[in-house]
This record gives sequence, C-alpha cells and structure tokens, in this order.
Amino acid sequence: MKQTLPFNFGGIPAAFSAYRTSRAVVLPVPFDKTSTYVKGADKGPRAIINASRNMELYDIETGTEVYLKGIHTAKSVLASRARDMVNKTREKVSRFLGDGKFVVVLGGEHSASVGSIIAHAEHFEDVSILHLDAHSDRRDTYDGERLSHACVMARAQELVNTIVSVGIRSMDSSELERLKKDTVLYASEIGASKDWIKKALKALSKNVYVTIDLDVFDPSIMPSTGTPEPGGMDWYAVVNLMEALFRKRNVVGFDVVELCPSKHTVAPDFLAAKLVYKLLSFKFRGKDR
Ligand SMILES: [Mn+2]
Repeated sequence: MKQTLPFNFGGIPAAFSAYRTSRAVVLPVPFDKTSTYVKGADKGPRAIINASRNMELYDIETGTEVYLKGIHTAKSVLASRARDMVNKTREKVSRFLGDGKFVVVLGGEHSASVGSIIAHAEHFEDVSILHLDAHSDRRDTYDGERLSHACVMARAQELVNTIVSVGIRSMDSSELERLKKDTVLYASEIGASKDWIKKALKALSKNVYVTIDLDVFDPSIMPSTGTPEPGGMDWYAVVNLMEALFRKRNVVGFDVVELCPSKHTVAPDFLAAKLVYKLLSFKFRGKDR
C-alpha cells in the first residue's frame, strides 16, 4: 500500500501537496562536494523523503495534522559546484518566500544552508540564526574553499548579526575568535534542568532562522552523518528546545542537513523525517489557513 503513496515529503496526496495551495515548501538540495570524512550526504534528501512516506501524519504533542495546511515538495536543486548550488538555492528560496511560503531546505551537506540563509536574511528583517551542530563550522576557509561545510557559519556571520550555536563539541582553536562574537552553548552545558533552553534563546532576535546539522544528535541515535561526534543531544532535548523556540520567536524558515544514509539502518532517516514534520507542526499549530 505504501508503494502507492506519492513520492513527496509525507507521501501526501495532491490535494495537500500542490504548490499553489501549500503553506510550506520542502526544497531538497542533494549536494555533497566538500565533505571530508564519510561521503553520501547527497543521498540525504531522498532518504528523508522516503522515510517520511512511512510516517504517521498526526502529531501527538501539538494534536495537529500539519499536512492539512499543505506541504509541497519542490524539485531538487542540482549543481556540481558549490557556488552554483548556493545561487540556485538562493533563487528558489527567494521565489518561494515571495509567494508567501514557509521554506524547509533538506541537505545535502551543510553548505546547502548558505543560499537559504541569504534568501531569508534578504526577505525578513533582523534575522538571527539558531544553529544546532556538533561543530562550530566557523573556519574562514577549508581546503581553500570558502563554501566548505566547515565554513558555513563563518559565511552566515557575514549575513546576520546574531548566531546562537547549540550542541557544539568539536572545533579548531582558530574558530574561538569567531565564536566569541556570538553565543555558544556547548554540548556539555546541556543538562536535565531546562535553564539551558532559556540561555540558548536569550540572544535571538524576533525573526529566527534555524539550521540543524543532524550530527548535533548523539551518534547512538544519529549514526548516519559524515562526521559523527560522541556526547550529542538526545531527541527530547532538541524537541524541547524547538518547542520553546517556536513559542517564543517567529521562526521564518529552517534547514535539516548532513544526513548521510546508511544501508544498515533506516532509523536515522526516520528521525530526520520526523524532526522536519515536528518542526512544521510547531510552526503551524493554532494557525488558521
Ligand atoms: Mn557538523
């Protein structure tokens, strides 16, 4: 029966996935050219979409079925060079924002976020960024490449005033300088009491763009990333942070990147799909069409 579901995010019938009537647009950016350890992030968007077709569309925490607001899956951004990929992503996202859509980008490696961040920073006033990642990603260049996955947040720093990074547990000493300008919550500071959530949200402006590198999760539940790091966040830590964020700020868009699917387990693909759907459920809870 599942085979008959359309190949879009959520496996949603045409009535709730047509572009014109959809509130949200999911844009796959299957790009993996600069990653340095395990390759395969270009297979991420397809694995997320495939997993999402096997997902329940009722969300227990919000008591909603967000697909009824319409979720359109756009054609993938295809490019063989990082600069082209960033430009094409920026163009598409700008067009969707101009049409009043809420945009979700699926990576691909983390550089897939750059075009989306540029488009959102152009469209909305005073956007700040909440960045979930094991890595600070603030090298100015890496392997001579300014658009490397390792430099994404250094590029983002050139576009917005504030970035809050959460879950960081791996970095180079050269990145310390750039981190100091912003706010950082290291993985070791995330505890059982929810004070860390307040701390994480404090510096964010009203309009927030969220970028989630899936390696922010612990490799025990998210082994399918190019650069896994021990000591990561668990599902509920991320969900609780997001729940608070969507309540207290205007989230203008988000991306979920760096899924590097494994043939041995589909659980991480499903985690990524459910995370995307959960965030959309938070975004549209209590909102009429
Ligand atoms: Mn990372």
